[in-house]
Amino acid sequence: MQSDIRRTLLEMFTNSKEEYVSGQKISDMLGCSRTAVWKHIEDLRKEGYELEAVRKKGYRIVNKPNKVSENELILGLQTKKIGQHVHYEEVVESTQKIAHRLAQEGVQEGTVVVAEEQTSGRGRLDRVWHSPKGTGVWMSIILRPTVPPQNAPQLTLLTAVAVVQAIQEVTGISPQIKWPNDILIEGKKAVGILTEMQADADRIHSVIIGIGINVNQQQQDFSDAIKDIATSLAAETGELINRATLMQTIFLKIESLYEEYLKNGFGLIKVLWETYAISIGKRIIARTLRGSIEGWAKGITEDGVLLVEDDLGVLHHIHSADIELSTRK
Ligand code: BT5
Repeated sequence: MQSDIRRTLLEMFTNSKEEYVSGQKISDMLGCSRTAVWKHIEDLRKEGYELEAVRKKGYRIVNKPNKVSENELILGLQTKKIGQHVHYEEVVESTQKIAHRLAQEGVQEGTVVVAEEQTSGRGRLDRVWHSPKGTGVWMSIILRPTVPPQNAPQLTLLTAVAVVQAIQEVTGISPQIKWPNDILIEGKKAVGILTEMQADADRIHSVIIGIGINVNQQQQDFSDAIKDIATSLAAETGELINRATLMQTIFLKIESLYEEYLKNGFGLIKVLWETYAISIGKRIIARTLRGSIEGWAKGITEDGVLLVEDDLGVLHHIHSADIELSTRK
């Protein structure tokens, strides 16, 4: 089905809420025959929409598919750019991989790649990101910021702030951020963010922000490898969360912080990030590829680099690491 026809139809059904929409009205709106209307309705059914048809009254939607497809994401979307173009797949290896290809092909800024399931979802340093079917948000957003490549890590922190705010708004939960890219609820990981870029030495072509959110898994759904460290929004709230609504809220939050960032720099985002950060002011261990550093997390720099002061008073600039809270005082 053509996407503009699908969109018009879904808008009609959404606007009429519980009421039936007559076949005649649909054929007038779409400018097509009643037989063509019937075919479009069948196409929607194939996409998982449950439509009730009543003689002399018309059609209405009684159930939508539990999907994060373009249809679900576009209806009611309030952004100007982010999420206005969606590349949706049922199963992919990794949404990052597709987003890299699309970015190279020159797609518009704000394009989002989303999948129901990833078979090779990945974290930093090629670690595995568990992405089972239909329960989470597995997506990559393509941005083209006009900032120097060394500032790209700021976008990870910007995204973390946006996701925290969106989770707060949609679920009422207040998550915390563990530098640089984990979002935790009650100490367990619910979200991971992976920022990658395509750039020359002095210019960013695109930044690809991968966001993985455990949404509707129950605690027993997590595999042994992560069951002690992971949680989901549903496990924490006891309620199933509408993934499309959550994604639309994230798009809106990212867009407004991104506009602020391009206009006024990182200042406000840094302040917001620090208010949500779990580890600042605490004693931590930072495990880097070159070894571990233990000390007090002092804050982050304007570039999003973590500052850790060790017991000799030496201040370390940590660009990349896994951190954990230290039990030593
Ligand atoms: C991250 O890496 O946390 C970044 C994850 C980014 C995933 C998104 S999903 C959409 C896009 N497409 C992709 O292929 N990736 C992005 P890191 O900080 O390296 O954390 C990885 C570690 O988190 C693993 O080694 C596990 O310990 C843990 N982990 C894996 N899957 C998890 C899950 N679903 N929930 C919680 N923890 C998980």
